[in-house]
Amino acid sequence: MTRFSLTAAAALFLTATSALAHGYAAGDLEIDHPFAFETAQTAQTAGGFMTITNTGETADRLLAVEADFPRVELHTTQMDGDIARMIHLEDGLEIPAGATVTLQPGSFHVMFMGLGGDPFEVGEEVPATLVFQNAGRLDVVFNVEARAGDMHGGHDHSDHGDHGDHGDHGSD
Ligand SMILES: [Cu+2]
Repeated sequence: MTRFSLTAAAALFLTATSALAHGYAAGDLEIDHPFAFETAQTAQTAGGFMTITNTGETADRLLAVEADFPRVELHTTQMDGDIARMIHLEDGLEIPAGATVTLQPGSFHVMFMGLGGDPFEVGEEVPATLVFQNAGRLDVVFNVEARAGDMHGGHDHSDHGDHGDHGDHGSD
C-alpha cells in the first residue's frame, strides 16, 4: 500500500466517507460496514449488523464478538408463526468458503446486552472485536445509525415488513 501524507482537506474527506461506509479485512475475510441502530432510552439490548465475505477456499466461523457490555451474543431470528424469536448461536456463525453472510434485522445479528441506561445514539461509535476461528481477532467499530422507519417520526407506512419485529428485543 502506498503511504502518503494527508492534507487536512483529504483527512476530512476520508472521515466523512468512513461515516457512511467502512470496511475491514482479516485473512480471507472482508467485513463491510458494521452498524447498529439507535435504541430507545430504556433499551437493554441493541442489535449489530454487518456483511462478512469469505474470499478464501476454507470455511471460517465467527465465534464471538467482544465489546464493553455485560454480554455480547450472536443471535439468529426465526419466525415461530407470527412471532419472531431470537436464538443464541452458541457455536458461532459459519462463514462458508466463497460466501457472503449478511447480519441484518430479522436474521443473524450481534446482540449487545445489558446497556443499563446508556442507549445507543446516532453518531456513536461502538468498538468491538470480532473473533474468528481462522482469521483471528479483528477490531472493528459499529456505527450507530438512525432507524429508517423513525426518520419521519412514525410508523404510518408498513412497507418495511420486518422492522417492527426486530425493533424492541424486549423479550430478550
Ligand atoms: Cu438478538
